[in-house]
Amino acid sequence: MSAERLTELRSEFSAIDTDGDGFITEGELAGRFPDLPAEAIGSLNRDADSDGDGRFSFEEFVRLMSQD
Ligand SMILES: [Ca+2]
Ligand SMILES: [Ca+2]
Repeated sequence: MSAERLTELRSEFSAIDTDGDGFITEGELAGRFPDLPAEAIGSLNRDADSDGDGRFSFEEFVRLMSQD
């Protein structure tokens, strides 16, 4: 992944992480994407939350965004 892409992802991550604690919760995702159905967010979480703590770290977010 290019440095530019990583910078993009970093700013997207900060935009979603509204409380700035360095993790994206389901609620923050829902706030950012209000049209996304709850089930979609739930399955997104299960797939992408590799350490199972119920929130996304930046590393998990990058992994999520880099799979196509
Ligand atoms: Ca947060
Ligand atoms: Ca996690």
